Amino acid sequence: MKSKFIKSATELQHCPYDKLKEVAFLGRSNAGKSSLINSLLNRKGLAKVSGTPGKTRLMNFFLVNERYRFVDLPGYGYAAVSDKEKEKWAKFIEEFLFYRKNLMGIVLVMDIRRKWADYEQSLYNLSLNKGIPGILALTKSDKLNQTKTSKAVKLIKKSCPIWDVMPVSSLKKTGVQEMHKYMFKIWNLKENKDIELDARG
Ligand SMILES: Nc1nc2c(ncn2[C@@H]2O[C@H](COP(=O)(O)OP(=O)(O)OP(=O)(O)O)[C@@H](O)[C@H]2O)c(=O)[nH]1
Ligand SMILES: [Mg+2]
Repeated sequence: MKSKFIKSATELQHCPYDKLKEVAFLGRSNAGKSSLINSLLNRKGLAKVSGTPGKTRLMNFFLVNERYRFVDLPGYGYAAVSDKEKEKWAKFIEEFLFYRKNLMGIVLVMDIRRKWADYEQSLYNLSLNKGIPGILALTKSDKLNQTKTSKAVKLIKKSCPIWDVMPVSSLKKTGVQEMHKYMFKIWNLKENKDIELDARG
């Protein structure tokens, strides 16, 4: 598998302008979005990961197999960011989900030990309203044993019945390849001809 970093952007107008399909990764700060992208692409430091939440402050585009892109979006709720900046990013992510024509799917990323909350619910609603298929990746599953993992999956699945819920571990690399195969299939990432671009974006 081939992958490379393409560019960062802070505005919709600065996102790549072409017909490639995109899958966006979103979720709370520190949920494990960047780690998951690296695991899916089998790369170590492609997407920047850090012990300090708030590492991803820009939206980053990665080209995969020269056919589609993964988009690493900044995490929600990073405490050290001002309210004004948080608001700006929340609005931007909404805009991205709403207007980005290349967007074929979203991967909502959530720490398996956390509870489904308003933030997850609002992204879920937004995607359903917009008709963008999503999947929920429950990261850090290495932190729970198997019984607790299945329990967590079942419980969270009740909150997002339409999506597939997949436990993954970027640390142990469990569930990761299965998830990529699944993403490839549901979003038909082989094809790239059905996006119509009119206005920029
Ligand atoms: N144990 C374990 N730790 C993980 C896993 N995935 C990520 N982490 C750790 O969680 C922390 C945050 O990971 P990131 O991938 O940077 O999270 P992010 O969602 O991109 O965070 P922001 O960029 O702040 O939005 C890092 O310390 C990672 O090493 C996992 O599957 N298991
Ligand atoms: Mg990140």
